[in-house]
Amino acid sequence: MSKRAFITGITGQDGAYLARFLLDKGYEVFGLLARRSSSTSWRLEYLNVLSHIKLIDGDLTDLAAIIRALRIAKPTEIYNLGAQSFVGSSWDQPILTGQATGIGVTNVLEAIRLTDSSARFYQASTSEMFGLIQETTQSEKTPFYPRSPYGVAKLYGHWMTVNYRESFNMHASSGILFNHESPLRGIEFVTRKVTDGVARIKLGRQKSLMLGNIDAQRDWGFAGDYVEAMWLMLQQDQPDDYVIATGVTTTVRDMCRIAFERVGLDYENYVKIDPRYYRPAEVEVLLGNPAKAKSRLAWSAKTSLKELIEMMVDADLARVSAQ
Ligand code: NAP
Ligand code: G4F
Repeated sequence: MSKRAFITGITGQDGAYLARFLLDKGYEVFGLLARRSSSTSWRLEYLNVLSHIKLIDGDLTDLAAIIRALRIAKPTEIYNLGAQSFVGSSWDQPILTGQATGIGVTNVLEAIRLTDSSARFYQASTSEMFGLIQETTQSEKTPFYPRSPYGVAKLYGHWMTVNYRESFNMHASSGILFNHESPLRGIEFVTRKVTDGVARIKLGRQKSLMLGNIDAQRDWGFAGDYVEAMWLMLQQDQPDDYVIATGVTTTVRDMCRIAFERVGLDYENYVKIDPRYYRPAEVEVLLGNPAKAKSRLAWSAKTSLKELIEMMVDADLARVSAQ
């Protein structure tokens, strides 16, 4: 039987990389398209995926639409990547975030239970669930303490995934992924905001870059590496939860240094602090322990932060030059 995958959030960063990865493995790929008024397919075009997949209209908040989509796609593997994923916005839209990022998970789990409960399920959990960290290095056993409406919604989705695994014997796994970036990252996230800003400053289109808390630390990896870990989780005999991270943490400040150095500039001359970008409650530091993923999935991050940021700066230089 041919392998069939269904991806929610297929128009997002990870959705595009995962679709490319699964097509290369010979999967038939279906995606849930939350139709907006403007085109959301630029990432799928960038990775030459769009013409090779089938998109089915539907929203994560609409259980009937998800059931309908699963009846059409008949997937053996389901990857729930759809979410309102921007932490900053989640204080402005806490209810929408709860509905899409939290209840949306239950909608997908219920739709699977009502259509074909033998399908394998991946939930996009997050290091944001650790929030106010309870251990210096966070593993699958570290207690959670979310610090944003987004983190709270994700924690609900995480526990519902565990609950459906334990209640209904479903093959449901959660990837607790630490920050991962790429040239396809949304412009609102700090790495891409910085690499786009560097390109604009270098090309004379912008004079400075306004940021918030540049002392925050993140464990940043490359999205192209991380989608393989999602797939590996669904190839295991038993479902489980896995931390996916590099095991290295870096300040936003040092990430800026790397980005500006790529074009021969000193970040201190361009980065300015704007308190409007501070968050009501901050996650100051995240650092993952990916030992379980290494031993059980034989997975480890391949791309260093320097390689990642240089890749992103180069892509933004090409994009801004072409504008
Ligand atoms: P992203 O680029 O923001 O993509 C989110 C996707 O979800 C988009 O395709 C978006 O569609 C879709 N979506 C939003 N609301 C929806 C709704 N109500 N119904 C259906 N689809 C909806 O996020 P990403 O970086 O690829 O991340 C993928 C997943 O991993 C997300 O769940 C995120 O929370 C989680 N995660 C990400 C990271 C990270 O560092 N990237 C780390 C841990 C976990 P539109 O394009 O139409 O808006
Ligand atoms: O790039 P960020 O917006 O990512 P954040 O909040 O860590 O969330 C991302 O990673 C999570 C995994 O831990 C995902 F679940 C989530 O969906 C998303 O992909 O911010 C990173 C850090 C924060 O501490 C923020 O306060 O950068 C700091 N920062 C400083 N100045 C800024 C800015 N963040 C943004 N977006 N914009 C700024 O100007």
